[in-house]
Amino acid sequence: MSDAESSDAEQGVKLDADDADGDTGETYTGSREMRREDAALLTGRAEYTDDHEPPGTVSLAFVRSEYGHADLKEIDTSAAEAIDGVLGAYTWNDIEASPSPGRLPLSGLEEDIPAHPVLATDRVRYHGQPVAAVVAEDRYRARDGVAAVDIEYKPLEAVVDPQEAATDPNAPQLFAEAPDNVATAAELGDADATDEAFAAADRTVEIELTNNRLIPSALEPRAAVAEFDSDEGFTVTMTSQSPHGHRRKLAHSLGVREGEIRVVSPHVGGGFGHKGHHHPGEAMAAWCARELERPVKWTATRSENYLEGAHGRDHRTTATLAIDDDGTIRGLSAETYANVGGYGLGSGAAMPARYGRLLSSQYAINAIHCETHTVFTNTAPIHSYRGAGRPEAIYVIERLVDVAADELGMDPAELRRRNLIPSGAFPYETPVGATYDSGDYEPAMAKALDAIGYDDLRDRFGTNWNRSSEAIENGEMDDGRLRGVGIANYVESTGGGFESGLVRVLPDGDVNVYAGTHSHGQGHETTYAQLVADALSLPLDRIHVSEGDTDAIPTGTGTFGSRSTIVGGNAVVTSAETVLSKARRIAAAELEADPERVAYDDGTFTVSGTDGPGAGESGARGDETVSFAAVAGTAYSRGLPNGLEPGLEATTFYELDGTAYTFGTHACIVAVDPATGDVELERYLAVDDCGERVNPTIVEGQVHGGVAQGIAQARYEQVAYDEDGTLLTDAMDSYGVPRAADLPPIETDATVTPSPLNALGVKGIGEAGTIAAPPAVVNAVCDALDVVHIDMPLTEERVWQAVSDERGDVIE
Ligand code: MCN
Repeated sequence: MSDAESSDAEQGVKLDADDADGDTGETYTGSREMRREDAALLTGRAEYTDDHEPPGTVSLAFVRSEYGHADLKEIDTSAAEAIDGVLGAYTWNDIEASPSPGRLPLSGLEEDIPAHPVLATDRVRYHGQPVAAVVAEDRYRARDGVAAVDIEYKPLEAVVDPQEAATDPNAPQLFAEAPDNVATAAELGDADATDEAFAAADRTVEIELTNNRLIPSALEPRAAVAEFDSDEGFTVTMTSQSPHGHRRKLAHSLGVREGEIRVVSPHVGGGFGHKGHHHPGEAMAAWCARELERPVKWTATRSENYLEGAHGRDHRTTATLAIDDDGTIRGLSAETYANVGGYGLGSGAAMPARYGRLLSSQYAINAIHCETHTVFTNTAPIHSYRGAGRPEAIYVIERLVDVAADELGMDPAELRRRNLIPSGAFPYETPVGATYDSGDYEPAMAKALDAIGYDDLRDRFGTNWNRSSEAIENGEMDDGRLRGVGIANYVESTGGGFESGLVRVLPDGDVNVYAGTHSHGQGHETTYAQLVADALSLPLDRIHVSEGDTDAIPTGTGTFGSRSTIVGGNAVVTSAETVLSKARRIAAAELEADPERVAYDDGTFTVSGTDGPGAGESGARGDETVSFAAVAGTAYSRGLPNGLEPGLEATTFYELDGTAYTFGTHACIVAVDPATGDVELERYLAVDDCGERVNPTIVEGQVHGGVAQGIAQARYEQVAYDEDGTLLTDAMDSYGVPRAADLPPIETDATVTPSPLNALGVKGIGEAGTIAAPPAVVNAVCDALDVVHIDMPLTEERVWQAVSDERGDVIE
């Protein structure tokens, strides 16, 4: 810990002007408060969905498709129903006969494309799709019931690769309503302008790459406990990142009104995007609870989570950069086939739009054209996974820039620097429809390069843009390994949609804060408390934050897209300000003074021009201060002055006018063993700029987590389906989730460029690491090996193959 860090590590103490990071003023905002939520989490006191066990709870389990693509000829549930303790075994026929539509809501797709049914209708479209549901007194008999369901399938030819599905005329057609299996097609940017830029440029460089398919591996698998009462409706306790979103989607699937559903999301052990989406399991739990009038619990096994929980990424892209010999980038064109899996899961199909919008990254590129095709395949549905379109875009441009630098014989850092959007150009509009609110890219990049010792590394390792074999030899250190350095610049769009924040002051002056977001590892309980404590000038321990209950706050959006701080944070702060303004009017009446003359600080209202009781002339009565707590008490007493209504609370629905763009530069050093293909990350360094930081420690934690997942994508993780659509990586022993020992120490630093779009000056940070790390790592390994490109993940085998092949080859 640095000196600055240790001095502000004292908890519950406001940050002093000299404490840290150049912040001024006494605020909790900006201080390194320890996360309040951790005591319960670390001591095992935190309650998760699976811990919820209302009396009479029964267990739900699914029969899942063994095939990637097959017709369902017959389903026989009689043997399952005969098992002692089995309460029901259901198929699509039962759903169809019920009042529920039984499909997940569809958005971003053509309305005539069938939406995902909660149980398969007459055809299964991915391995693991739920076909039948069995409810029993306990989970063991539910499993016995699952094993007893007899299904006759007629296997069909499958397709798992999105490009093949869209372009091979012989590929099976999955929906009659989606010719060539294309779910959506979108174009961004100006094709003619891009053609002109290409014609004028000195040269073009092209790359074909795959953004590997990933599975979110939250520690807690998805789970739901659904209760039904004919008077009260449904209460669904579930692993949700977006309780209000799930209330709406459950209402859709069940065919009931939103008011009939309460969603409660207790502690959630990570989400990374997939717990924001609506899946069959949770909807079926609610359906069964109504059917049986018993509380129904479903907790996914790890394999079920892998089979059916929304996967991420899976793009095939061909991208070309038009560039002049002096390194000026003139244009970029990209064509991408993005997998959406067997069914489009809501906005999963819209993800490529977010992808295309970020292709300009930090660079002033005058002409960009991007075509995306989202494509149905016989694989699990794809939706947003931490980063959600942003890592895919930044990977394309950051790889292209390195390839171009290599081709031009130019330092890749210098090539980047030459094309950065200048700091005076903000707000900056890109040719693909993004308007960057603020940015100052050069200092962040310089900080990262300085910290990693870039110039020195280039001297030591040689350069790969014109590196001779002797230079490569020079790059070998004493241990015979090849060293390389990789950098990646990025932007991250943050803050979409509205968010609600309710601040309720209790009669004793304690403050309850509710938000429509949902923390599942991000630390909102701490950071929202910091913000509200400052807005109300109260001690931190008077502020209590809750999220996750749709009955506590009328509506909200949820936590995804690194939006909570910027929209949720501003919502709770705006509510706190409204509350304070009312409190001031009550205080003014108490003090018999004009509200304009009532000052407030540190929990005390004072008539301005006085220093406290009895001092000076104020036109007020003798007692010239009143505490916030006393005002809170008055707010709930009879006969408030000046026609004020009783109570002291406010709700704000906050929406940002625009999008805030976080940015930064990550850099890393790798050592590659040419004999084995083993890659060691010797250093990894992140410089991120998310505007003002509410809690730098939490921000760094977010960067650490994101970088870990980004490195995992670059080096280890790859979802594999065989050609029949069978998921081969259906457990952690076959899917390469890294362990702590597989990751390097992650060094962090920051620059601070406030967003002008919101009063707090904040931007989001939750996904930055997943965006920057993959290109930083791949760039470093390609630098070490002097190859043009290796597709992720950089397994030992692929790297070894690249070493063995002629250097400069593209590895398929
Ligand atoms: N923060 C801050 N100052 C800023 C920005 C953020 O102090 N300028 C703090 C926030 O107050 C918050 C945290 O950093 O405590 C993250 O804030 P933000 O960037 O607003 O992101 P969200 O809270 O909206 O979180 C969403 C983001 C996403 S999209 C995924 S996916 C994700 C993630 O955060 N999944 C996570 N981080 C995760 N962390 C954990 N542990 N588990 C997950 O599943």
